[in-house]
Amino acid sequence: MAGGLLGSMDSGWWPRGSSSFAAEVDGLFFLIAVIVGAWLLLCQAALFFFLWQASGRGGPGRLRGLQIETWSIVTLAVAVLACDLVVEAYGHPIWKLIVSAPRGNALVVQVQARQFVWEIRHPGADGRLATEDDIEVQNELHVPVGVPIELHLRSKDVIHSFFLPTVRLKQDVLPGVEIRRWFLPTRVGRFPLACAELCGFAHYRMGGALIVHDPESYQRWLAAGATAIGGLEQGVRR
Ligand SMILES: [Cu+2]
Repeated sequence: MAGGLLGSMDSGWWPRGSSSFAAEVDGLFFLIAVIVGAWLLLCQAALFFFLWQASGRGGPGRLRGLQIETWSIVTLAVAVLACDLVVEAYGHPIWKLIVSAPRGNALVVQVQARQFVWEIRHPGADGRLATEDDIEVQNELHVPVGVPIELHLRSKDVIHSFFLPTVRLKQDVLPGVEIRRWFLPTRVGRFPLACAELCGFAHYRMGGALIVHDPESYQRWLAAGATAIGGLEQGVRR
């Protein structure tokens, strides 16, 4: 429900989700915000209560001789632990889902980060990577809607972080390791792609786009390669 509530929002602060697991991630975010918010209110209430008492307006000398009782510390510690466990119990299946292998036949796309560009190699019409018809584009990830996408993430130089806000996917990209993540795009459109790790002086330039096509436009994109389609002028085919 919470995920649905946040999922229905669409603003710069909270862009609407565009993947199969976005609602779950939103639900977890909402749960953490509620728990942390409740603790914030509780702590502030305690702070103002003690200030009021210490000021003497709550009765003179009420704080004199006040001792911290063991039971209050233990109760607080147990309450904090219980909140942690609730977040863990709610979040663990979502984490497992995101780091698991994709379900069904996924389209594999290779994403290579380097200062300060995303080099994205898409499979061509044959649907397979590392063949003649691969399409390599800078800073644009093109996918068909409703098809699971498996990303093979690498870095040529430093640590970057591959971030698709509407997909609710953020993954550090490390030199020397290939990390695999997946998502299922559920909405057609153009969505932001960013580097979420300060990776050098031109880090700000590592922005791009996730372009989710409907089946016909995806076929057109495949047929034309990256450069020929209107609106994709940033695309560079190699
Ligand atoms: Cu970067």
